[in-house]
Amino acid sequence: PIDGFSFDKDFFNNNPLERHASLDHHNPELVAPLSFLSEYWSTMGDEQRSLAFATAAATLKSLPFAVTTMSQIVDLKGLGSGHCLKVLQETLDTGSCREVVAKRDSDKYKSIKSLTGVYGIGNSVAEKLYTSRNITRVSDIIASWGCLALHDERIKYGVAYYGDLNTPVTREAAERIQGVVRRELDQVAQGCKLELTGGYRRGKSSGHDVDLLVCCGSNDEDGASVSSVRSAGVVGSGGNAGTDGVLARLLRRLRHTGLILHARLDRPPALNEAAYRKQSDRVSSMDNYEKCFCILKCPLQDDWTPDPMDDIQTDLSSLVTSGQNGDRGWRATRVDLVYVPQHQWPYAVLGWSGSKLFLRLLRRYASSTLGLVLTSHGLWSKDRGRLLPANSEQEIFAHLGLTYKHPSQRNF
Ligand code: TTP
Ligand code: MN
Ligand code: MN
Ligand code: MN
Repeated sequence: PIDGFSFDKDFFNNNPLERHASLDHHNPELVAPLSFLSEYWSTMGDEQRSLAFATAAATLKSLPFAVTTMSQIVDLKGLGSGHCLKVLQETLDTGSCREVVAKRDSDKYKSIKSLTGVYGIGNSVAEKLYTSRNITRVSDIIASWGCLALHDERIKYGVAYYGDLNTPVTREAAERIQGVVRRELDQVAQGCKLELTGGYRRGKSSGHDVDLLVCCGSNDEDGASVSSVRSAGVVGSGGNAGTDGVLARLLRRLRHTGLILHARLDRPPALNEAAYRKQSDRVSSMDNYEKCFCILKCPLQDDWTPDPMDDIQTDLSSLVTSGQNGDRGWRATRVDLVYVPQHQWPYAVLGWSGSKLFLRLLRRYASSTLGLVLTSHGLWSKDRGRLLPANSEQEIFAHLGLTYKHPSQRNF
């Protein structure tokens, strides 16, 4: 017992996936510096270090008591090397951590943070802009737009809607988006599922985007066929001939009703089951669903309807102007639309509900402890390649020999 709590340290250390990580926990002051360092390294492009700090943060989030002295945590698994312990010791002793303060105030971090806040700009582009072009802010990008040769079309929209896209999306707004997408989906096909996943499914009250999974039943396996997604005026890559699928028709309707500000189709190469397994040996969260990374107009009021006659601007300066118009009845919002065939649904819901760290640990556990391959498409045995079907998330946890974990406890 620690401070009156009964706490089974051996169980905690030996079963990291049986830990509960809820949004409300006992150690916000200690989690904050570790979460910051995770975010810092992710922003600066070192995913390994970011992961180590995220794992340490998750360990403290799942403790059933508030830590008051180092002796309570020195031998907990997940806190990594001495670095995290040093940060925690200093935070406990002084209430803050000099390394965190220095990193938070560093000019390079502040610049890279602003630049990667632009949709379409990742760490490597931000690093180049900062190092070789002396770009430190979004206004620098606008001022130098003509000579920066930023070819990714998303960046133009990321710059134009920078303010909106960096304002957290409330649950209310996410549900409003779900509502407008639902309305158009019902015009396209009958009885489809449209599930709000991502952080909202884990109980978060706000997020950076809206993750929506679409499923239209078993006889619609090629529902996302892409040929006419392109004719729907959606930017995409690749694409073979095929029939007119649900995602294509949905996107065309969203376009015609004037809800789409930008949409980028992600059409992965068609994979057979064997290829799914092979590529999924990576612990990465990327999957092979047909999906669309969109910027949609999120209504600010329930009774707002888009004007399909609204000019679609395409040059940066008119986009920036329209992007800063405050009283237009909508706000730009990032939406991920994913088309999922029925038999993969529970795996897709699990994968897209996150958190990223929870899924990463789950996949690693499946692979190294059970010799299974878990992806957002399914669960396979490595040797025989046998697929383990599931009709629910509960059945997936059962396949893995784990207690079912409610989404609200997956906030690792
Ligand atoms: P995010 O939307 O990035 O994260 P989030 O919803 O947890 O947090 P936020 O509030 O900031 O939006 O990703 C949601 C989940 O989707 C995450 O667990 C990873 C998963 N995902 C895939 O499975 N495949 C993909 O291709 C992508 C882009 C994400
Ligand atoms: Mn970015
Ligand atoms: Mn999300
Ligand atoms: Mn997302």
